Amino acid sequence: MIDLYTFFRSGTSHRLRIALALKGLDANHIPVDLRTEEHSKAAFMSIQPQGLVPALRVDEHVLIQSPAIIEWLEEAYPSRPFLPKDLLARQYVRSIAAIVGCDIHPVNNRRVLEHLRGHFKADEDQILEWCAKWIVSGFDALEKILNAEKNRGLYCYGNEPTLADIYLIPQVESARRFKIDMNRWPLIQAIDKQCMTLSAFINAAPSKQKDAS
Ligand SMILES: N[C@@H](CCC(=O)N[C@@H](CS)C(=O)NCC(=O)O)C(=O)O
Repeated sequence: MIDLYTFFRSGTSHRLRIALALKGLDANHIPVDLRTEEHSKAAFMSIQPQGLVPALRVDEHVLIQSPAIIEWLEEAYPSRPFLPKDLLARQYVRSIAAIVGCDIHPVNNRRVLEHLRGHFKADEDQILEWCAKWIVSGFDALEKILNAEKNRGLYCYGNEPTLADIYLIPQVESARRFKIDMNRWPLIQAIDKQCMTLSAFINAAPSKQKDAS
């Protein structure tokens, strides 16, 4: 039995929902509402001491940190791999995941934005400007990297989704939420469109979640 602690609009929960679906695994979704600070309350903090979603309960084990959970999924369920075989191709795929997971998502996380609002008195226009700054610079680089990749196919690498797409698509969703015009990045848009033909990506979308509102 797998329980997924998730919030519909969380990019890290979104990437884990895609990863679980691509591995063909069903999880019981337990929503944790970030809007009502449910993640900072004792019940969830006893599950994830950082107070961050997602978390995965597998039998009596609690797994935290989406990159580490996705690596565990890859190792525990090696069929339908997230990484290509070639070592340099694996490095390329991981580098795209890292641009999103290490360089774009963390600086636009809710707790960072709340600190900008509360401590530095940023207004909503400034918050959007902040988010756009990191998403635009990250996506500009990604578009160049995708453009230069000779093995790019329908997806970031080849013709099957990889770890790179698992990270990229939630970040595209978040860019749209921050009102960023995606027309600047035709390759990223095409990959997003392609991913959204697959049920694993369609069903993982924020709007499809039972806690979406
Ligand atoms: N590195 C963590 C980051 C998790 C994370 O930042 N989760 C966000 C939602 S996408 C969260 O719970 N934020 C709560 C907050 O910022 O207050 C992971 O990948 O699991």
